[in-house]
Amino acid sequence: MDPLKTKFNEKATALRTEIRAMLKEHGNKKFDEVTLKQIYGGARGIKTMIWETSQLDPIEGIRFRGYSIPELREVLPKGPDGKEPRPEGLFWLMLVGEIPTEQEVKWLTEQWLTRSHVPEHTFKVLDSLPVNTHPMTQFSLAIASMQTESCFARRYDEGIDKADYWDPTYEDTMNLIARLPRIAAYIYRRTYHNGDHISPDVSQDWSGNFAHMLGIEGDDFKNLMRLYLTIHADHEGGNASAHATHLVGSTLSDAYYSLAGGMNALAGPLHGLANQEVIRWIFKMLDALGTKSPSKEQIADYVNSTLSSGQVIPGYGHAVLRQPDPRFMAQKRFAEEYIKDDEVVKVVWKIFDVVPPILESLGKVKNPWPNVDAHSGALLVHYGLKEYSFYTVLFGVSRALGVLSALCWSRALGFPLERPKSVTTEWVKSTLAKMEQEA
Ligand code: CMX
Repeated sequence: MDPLKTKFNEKATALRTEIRAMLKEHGNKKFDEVTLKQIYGGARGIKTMIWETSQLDPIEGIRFRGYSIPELREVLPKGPDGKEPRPEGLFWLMLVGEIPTEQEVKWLTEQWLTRSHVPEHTFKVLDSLPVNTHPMTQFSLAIASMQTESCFARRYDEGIDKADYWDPTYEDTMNLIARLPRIAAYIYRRTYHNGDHISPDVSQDWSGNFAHMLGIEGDDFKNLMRLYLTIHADHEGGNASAHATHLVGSTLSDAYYSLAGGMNALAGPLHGLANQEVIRWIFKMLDALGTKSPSKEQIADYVNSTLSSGQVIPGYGHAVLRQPDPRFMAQKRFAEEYIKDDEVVKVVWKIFDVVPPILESLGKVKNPWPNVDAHSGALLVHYGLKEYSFYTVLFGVSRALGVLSALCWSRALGFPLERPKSVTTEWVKSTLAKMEQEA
């Protein structure tokens, strides 16, 4: 057994025992009450799921196994120039709850290289699609097409003991994550660079090799990829891509089906697709205003015209957060350090000054602050990754780290089929009438 798998099994066995004892003693204790507003309002805030890998606080933002993003930057092993954290380290942390050593992260990088072979038919599936197929459609289909390789599906057919479900799920997770950069880069090169593909560079870390296969060289872009792939990895369990992966996985669909489900959720404009929408909206604004450095007054007018045409301001607002997203702030810190004179970056910072008071003045937006998607486009454009319909694929490569490590936990802890209760409006009305009679 590999060292990560051994460690995971030890931790999972201990937690499983603890949870069983806890449920035996406290299983009937009440943790929450649900209001009618929550039932109609997208289940905001209702606690319905266990997600071990990260937790989101409305004010503080995300913590991965207790570590904030600035803390992760301090404690995780970094890329070769010692500047940005390696997402391999975050995956290790999410899976087993420990900060890995340099040696352990090196081992993981090598493991993923060893496992990175993409089956030939996946490239054929991609090549059969019209070249203008949205990159997220290509990404989701490529992931689903690799289901032929699922260790879980094979072992299930053979009659696996349910106590062992976690084992092939771990194998599927490792294989899938190992292959995603190759698939994403293949989609990028076929869609925007005439299918002029670039072979992997096995001397590099997971992010460095990904940057290389995209065709964007330079240490700073590799550092951006390390940071980007770290901060987008997980955002607790209730966000749509995580929850979709979890829901599909709860039927014992394997990691391939589950991740494809999660990616289909990420492809919506209220979720991951917002990163392409942000830069598109910024470029449309610059076009409409006829300048590359608009004043704050000009931006405010454009924001108001977007709102009055019934559209949202992409990159702003959040279902849980009530402060500027630490993932936005981490990207701002990167821009300040590496590219503070970039024109688009300066526009993003001006928007950050202008949008929150306008959204606040509407009186209905619960969080007027920027989210993760408000900054990423400006950074990517700077380094030459200008094709914004590809951006959500980058988000997806990163998000796989969180949702798949969480899937390993769901299998190890024996979580059941997810099946919440729905009701009809007729039921709501008759229940309200009964409540009134009893009052
Ligand atoms: N611009 C304009 N209006 C907004 C808004 C924004 N950025 N954010 C919220 N609102 C509006 C909502 O549309 C809603 O209006 P109605 O009552 O007329 O329907 C009202 O404010 C209340 O919404 P909320 O409770 O504050 O926000 P939700 O939890 O319902 O939605 C989110 C959260 C992210 C979907 C929403 O803020 C939004 O649409 N933002 C823009 C899209 C975006 O950036 N998504 C990316 C989120 C991060 C990610 O997942 O990647």
